Amino acid sequence: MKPSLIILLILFSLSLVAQDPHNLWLQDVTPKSVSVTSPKNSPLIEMAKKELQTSWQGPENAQIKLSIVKNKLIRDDGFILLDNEIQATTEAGLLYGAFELLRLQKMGQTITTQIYNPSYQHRILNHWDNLNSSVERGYAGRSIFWKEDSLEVTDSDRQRWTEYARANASIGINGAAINNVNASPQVLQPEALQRVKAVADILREYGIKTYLSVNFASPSVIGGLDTADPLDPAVIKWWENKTKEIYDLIPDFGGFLVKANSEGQPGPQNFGRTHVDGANMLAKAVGKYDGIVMWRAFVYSPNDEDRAKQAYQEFVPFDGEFMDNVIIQVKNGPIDFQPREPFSPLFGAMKKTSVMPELQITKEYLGHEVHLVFLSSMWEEFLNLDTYQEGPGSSVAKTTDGSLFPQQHTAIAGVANTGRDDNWTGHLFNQANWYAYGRLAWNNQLSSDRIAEEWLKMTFRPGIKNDSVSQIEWDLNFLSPVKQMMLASHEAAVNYMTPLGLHHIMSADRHYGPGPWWGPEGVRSDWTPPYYHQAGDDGVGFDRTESGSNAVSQYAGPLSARFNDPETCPEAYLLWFHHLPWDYRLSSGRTLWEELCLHYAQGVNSARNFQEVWDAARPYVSAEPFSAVQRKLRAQAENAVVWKDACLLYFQQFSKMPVPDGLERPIHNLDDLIRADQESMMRRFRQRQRQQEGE
Ligand code: GCW
Repeated sequence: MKPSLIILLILFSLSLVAQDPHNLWLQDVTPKSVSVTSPKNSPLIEMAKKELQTSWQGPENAQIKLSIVKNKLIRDDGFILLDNEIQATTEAGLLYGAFELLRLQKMGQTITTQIYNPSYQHRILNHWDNLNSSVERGYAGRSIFWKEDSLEVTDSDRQRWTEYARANASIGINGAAINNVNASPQVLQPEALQRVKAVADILREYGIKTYLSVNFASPSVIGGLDTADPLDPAVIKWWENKTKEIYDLIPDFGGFLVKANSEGQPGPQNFGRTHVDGANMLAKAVGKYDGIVMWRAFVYSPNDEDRAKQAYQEFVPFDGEFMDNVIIQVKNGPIDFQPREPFSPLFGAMKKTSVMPELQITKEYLGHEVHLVFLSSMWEEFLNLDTYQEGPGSSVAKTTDGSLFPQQHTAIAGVANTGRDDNWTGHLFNQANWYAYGRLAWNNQLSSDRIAEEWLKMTFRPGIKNDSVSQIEWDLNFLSPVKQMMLASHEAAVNYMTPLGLHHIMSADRHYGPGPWWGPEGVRSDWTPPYYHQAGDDGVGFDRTESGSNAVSQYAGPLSARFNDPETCPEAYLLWFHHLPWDYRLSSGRTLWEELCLHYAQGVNSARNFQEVWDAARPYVSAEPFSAVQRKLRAQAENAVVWKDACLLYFQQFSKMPVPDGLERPIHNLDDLIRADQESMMRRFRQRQRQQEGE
């Protein structure tokens, strides 16, 4: 046989090995035998046993003991792994211990005695799922919780919720808010609550609590009252009764998530009341049952104030006034889930209030289900940024996980990226973001390197027949390059979308491609890209210095000074905080314009390079998922070129400078790009109109 034919045959047989994307990072493995004992039986302990028995990869015929112990060093949900024993203070702790033990086995690591405690008590997913089964900013199909036309619960619903719950438990997630923060009041109707109960009954089997997003106007919309004023006795009573109704159905219900007075959602301000009035009224209602209220700080209005400053201005004055079971939920950045933002100045500024980070797993501004972007790097960067609020070393992680402030509750939320697609998340590598969110929520000090390695080993390695590819070969030819690609992917996207601190220059509404030009008359300016990039003949960037909007003043002293001066401001945030001339010189000696061109070019080069990395991974991945990722990487590289060309051609109208020698020239024409963007916007507009007429 010719060598090339042999190679082909090998490739063929390897790619036949089934890795089933539906099984996420929990691919089936052939278990070795293990006997598991426990002092008592309960649903959660049975679940832990079942997991160990169906996936055991440790020594053959091992004996493992599950023990509930008293130990002040182990927090709720935490555990200790010993040689042949998992110790925990709660049953959920035993389940998390079982999953960790299995993970270490799949990683090929030996078990050393160690305490594992979660960084946050409440590790929650927020699903922006609507009751009609559409998903706001969802790129993986319809809702897994809600159906198009009925509230009836079927076996296939239950099956999917069980798989979902197991996947979450395996990474430590212990809460899910199952409807959109743009909340329909209808979710609180008795029929919908029956479905919520059915979800909760299944999630509970894996230690997960169910939460609901609530619409602040519910008492008037579905309750028949003529107001939703949080200080009105009838309104208070209505919420008390509704809360009781929920807890009667779901005794361990987690609580409410609220988007109030934000982007048109109703809230206490509609009645002349404050965030404190609104949040505390709901907190009292759920407090009787140990529930919590997560009150979002994503607020901004179309006034003259810099949007980046508004949440801080609205919330910091209330520090210390919220009840203990209220947690203020703050997006990582001050604007909105951009490819890169400085941290929101609320972190560390509210010292007497529980504050929780909100991350976005679904990639609204990062290429949806098309681009491969591993968000762990972005979250790791964010969690480790120093707020200086209690002196150096006051990382965002520490301001939220109870290390710096005596918070009654610690929590973190991630906007989920799940849908009914067979692989759950649209892009196979979007699974890694769900995985990374859970792992960081459990341990906010884990490195992205470690998380990527875990995910790759658990997702892809079991698909290879044990003896057909040696571990060394797999590590060298698959694990290492693919991991590097994942770790480079966030910076790549920042480079080809919004380098050097640019932000919110995406195509309007859909937020996928570039749209720096979009700003028609009559549209709220803070919804248009020119508001954010401020490009003109004199330069580009948003002046947030002391002589500009003074957003820098919301950061602690040393940081504020650093951000205020373009010479000391990190270049990654340069145009976030500064409006600078096109010929401003950066530390590289290049002008701002040259540096922009270079970053866009680097981004495009990285995206192209990802295609080569993946092509070389073919022998190690099942055929179907391999080609699906390959197709998406091609689209990503094409889209990266569109981003580069659109932004450079648009900004060039103001800089009037040439693309530096040695860099690829634009292959698009600006007018064509603008026309295509506008046409697709019109198509979506008409489609939406048709849908509304049909409703
Ligand atoms: O990022 C914006 C999104 C909205 C979203 C809002 C929010 C749920 O474009 O779709 O609405 O944030 O976080 O409330």
